[in-house]
Amino acid sequence: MNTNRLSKTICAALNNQMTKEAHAAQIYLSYAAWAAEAGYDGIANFLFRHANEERNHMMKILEYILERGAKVTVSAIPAPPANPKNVQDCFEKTFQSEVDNTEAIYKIVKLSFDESDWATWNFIQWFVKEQTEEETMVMNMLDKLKIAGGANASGESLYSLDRDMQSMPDDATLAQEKTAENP
Ligand code: OFO
Repeated sequence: MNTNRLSKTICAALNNQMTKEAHAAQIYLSYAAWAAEAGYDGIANFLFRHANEERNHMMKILEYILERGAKVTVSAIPAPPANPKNVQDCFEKTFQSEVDNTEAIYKIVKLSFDESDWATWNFIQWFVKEQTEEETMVMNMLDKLKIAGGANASGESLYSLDRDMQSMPDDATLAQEKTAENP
């Protein structure tokens, strides 16, 4: 009896997304190591935590594929890009990587919609929200950095930013969670 509940196309897309999440983890990991070497311990800590988050995302997808009776294929993870030039470059590249990941998630939303695979459609909504949070979080960081002087930020402002990032929450609060009382 065939108990596989995923189509070939959806299964391939989800397996591919697993590799993308692992790749995102490697990007955060390599940027974190770069930041630590450069003495930005707060930024490094933040990026290390996010490397773990991306790995958890990969595991979430792996569990879902198994739950649906389909086949998991673990593939090679592409190498992360070269180290950033400075903190501004680090966050710009991080933002771009999140946007690329969002695009890939949207493709799975579309595929599941086209196939009326409502289980996958429902599952992938968690990632849609997560990507919105992560894009917002990096945008907020870019905003803070802009105030600090962007690529020309002084050592002093980078020092304060780095210290703040040590204790920065891992998730941004989204518009849908805000109210007039708590804007
Ligand atoms: Fe960038 O969070 Fe995974 O999907």
